[in-house]
Amino acid sequence: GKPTLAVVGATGAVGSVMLGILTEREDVWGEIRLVASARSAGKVLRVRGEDVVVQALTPEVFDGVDVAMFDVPDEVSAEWAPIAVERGAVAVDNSGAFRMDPDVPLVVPEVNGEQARNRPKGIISNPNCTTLTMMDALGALHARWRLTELVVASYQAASGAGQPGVDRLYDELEVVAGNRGLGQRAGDVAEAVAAKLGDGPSPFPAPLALNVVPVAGSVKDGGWTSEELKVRNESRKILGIPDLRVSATCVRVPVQTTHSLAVHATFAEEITVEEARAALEAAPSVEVLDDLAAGVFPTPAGTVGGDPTVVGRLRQALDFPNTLDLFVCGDNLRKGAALNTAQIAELLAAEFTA
Ligand code: 2RA
Repeated sequence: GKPTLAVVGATGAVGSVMLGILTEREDVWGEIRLVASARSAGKVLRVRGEDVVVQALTPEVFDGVDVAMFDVPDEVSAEWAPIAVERGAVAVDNSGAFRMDPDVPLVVPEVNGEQARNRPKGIISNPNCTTLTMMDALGALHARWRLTELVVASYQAASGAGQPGVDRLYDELEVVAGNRGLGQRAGDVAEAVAAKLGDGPSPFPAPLALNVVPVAGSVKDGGWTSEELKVRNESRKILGIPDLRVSATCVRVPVQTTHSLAVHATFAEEITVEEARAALEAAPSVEVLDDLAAGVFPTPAGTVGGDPTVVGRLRQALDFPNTLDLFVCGDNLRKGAALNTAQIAELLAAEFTA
C-alpha cells in the first residue's frame, strides 16, 4: 500500500503551507497523520480535502509511520526525530538540529537528491530557507562553471520567524499606517511602536515597519549571526564544495513571505550573462525574469505563493572576471521549507513503493 506520512508541527506557519502542498501535489501517501504540541491536539485541519484531527506528539504517534516530517524548533526535533526513527520512520527534518551532522544528508532534490539514499541515522535534513532560496539557481550554475566564491546579502521576510513574525509585522504596520509624520526622526518609529504595542514580544530586535533590520537569527561568535553562518556552512555541504569561500549579510525586511538574495557568485571559469541565462532557463525549478529595459525583474511580492526560484538582474560584474551578479527570490515557506521537505519525502515514498 501507499506509505504513511506524519506531519509534525502541522499547525505552524510552515505546517499550514505543507497541508496546502500535500493537497496540491500528486498524492503518493496513504494515511497522513497530523501531529503538534499537546496545546494544539484536537484541532481539526484540512488536508487533501478531508478534515483530520491533530494528534499530540507522543512516541506512539509514530507507530506505523514510514516518513515523519518535522517543522518544529531545533530542540523539539533534536529530541523527537530520533524517537520517530526508533519507531520505524525516516525523519525529514526542517530544523537546524541535524543539518551539519556528517551522518545526515542535507538535501535539495534538484541539486543533490541522490544523497537522500545515504542516511545512516534515518534522518534527512532540509536546509535553512535562506540558503535554500538560491540553491537551485546556484546548483545549475555550479554544475557548468564551478562555483568558488559566494558573497550574498539577504532580504528576508517576516514569516521566516514563523507566525509570530508575521503577526508582529502586521501589528507594526497598523501602528505606522496613515501616520505620514513617522520616519523622519531617528527613533520615532520605535517610539510609536512601543507606545502602541508596549513591550509585546517581537521576534525582531528592532522595528520592522518602515525599516530594515541587519540581524536575522541569533548572535554568534565574531559578530556573525546564525543565519549568516548557515548560508556558509549549508551552501558548502549541499554543493559539495568544502572550501567554498562564502560571506553573507542577512537582513530582515518588511515583506510577509518570500526571501530575496543579492548574489555575487564567482566561478572557476569565465561565465557570460547569455550562457548563464540559458543554463538557468534550462533548470526546471528556476524561472528567469530578466529584461530590465522592459521592467521585468523578480520581486518578493511577485514571487510569493509559487514554487519556482525566480532569478533576474543578471549582470557580468564589471570589475570581477568570472563573476555573475544576480537577484534571486524564493517563497521561504514553499521551496524554502515545506515544498523542499515534501519533495524529499516524495523521494522516500518512491523508494518505499519501488
Ligand atoms: C528566518 N531562515 O528567515 C530563518 C527561518 N528558518 O528567520
